[in-house]
Amino acid sequence: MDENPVLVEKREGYRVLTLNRPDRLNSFNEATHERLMAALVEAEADETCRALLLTGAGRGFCAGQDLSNRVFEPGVVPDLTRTIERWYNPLVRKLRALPMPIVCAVNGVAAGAGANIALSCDIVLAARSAKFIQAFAKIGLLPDSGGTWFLPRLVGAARARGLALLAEPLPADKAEEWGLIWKAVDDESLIIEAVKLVEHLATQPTIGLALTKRALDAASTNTLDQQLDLERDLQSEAGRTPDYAEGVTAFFAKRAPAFTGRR
Ligand code: T3D
Repeated sequence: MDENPVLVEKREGYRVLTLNRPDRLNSFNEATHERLMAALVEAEADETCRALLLTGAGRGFCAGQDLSNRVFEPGVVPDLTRTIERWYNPLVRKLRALPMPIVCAVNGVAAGAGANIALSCDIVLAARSAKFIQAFAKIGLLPDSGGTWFLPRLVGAARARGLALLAEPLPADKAEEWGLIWKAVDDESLIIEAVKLVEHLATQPTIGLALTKRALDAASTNTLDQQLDLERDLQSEAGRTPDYAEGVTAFFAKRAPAFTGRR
């Protein structure tokens, strides 16, 4: 058993979560899932935590499911419903719904569910040497952890099909060019850039950003009419935050706003 499959570092205004099973390319076993979910729940409960940075230890970001846990015996049919229902789906739902921005720093290969967990985060930066691989087709599975939802929305139908059916590695630069991620940066700058970004986000109007996440996610299935109504309702909520008052006051005072992220 790994001592600590997810490291949590508390910093001023944000937390850094590091997947920490580098000898298995940070692939997910149950302990990793348990620890990561606990870290997300704890971050949400801490009102001083206003942003997250997710990354991986060692040379990879995450190789998806730990396949060494999948031992096949003759006559035994594996049931993947449980892992997906118990672990992956709640994780993706939590990352999307977390009321604060999540920056993912993809430090190396992101494969299988590892790629799609990165894509579930709000802003994805990747080291130029990193690759995104929808590895599922190589082992007879289909993209999960939201892969079949994220891919066509991010890169379009043709590229989504190519990535999912061919399972070819997509280098970070091309992932940026295709709109799969926010930016590819030089390997040595990855953590510096990711920290800059998360430090900035941690000082921003957290509730407004959380509502923005909600609106963008809902837009994928809403009609324009439904989305306009939702924007009205969420804007009304944002308009009641002290950060809105502060933003407008700071604008007219020609000074930088001091957002608190509080209700
Ligand atoms: O099962 C369910 O519950 C359903 C849910 C599924 C979700 C999924 O994520 S399915 C997809 C699972 N992931 C994969 O299929 C990816 C498997 N890994 C790879 O294809 C390659 O390792 C990579 C392309 C990611 C990286 O290649 P490379 O050449 O840089 O590294 P490597 O030598 O293959 O791996 C380094 C070590 O990590 C190696 O161990 P060793 O030989 O040094 O002792 C390798 O076995 C281990 N490793 C890599 N990926 C996994 C893994 N060990 C367990 N599980 C892995 N997924």
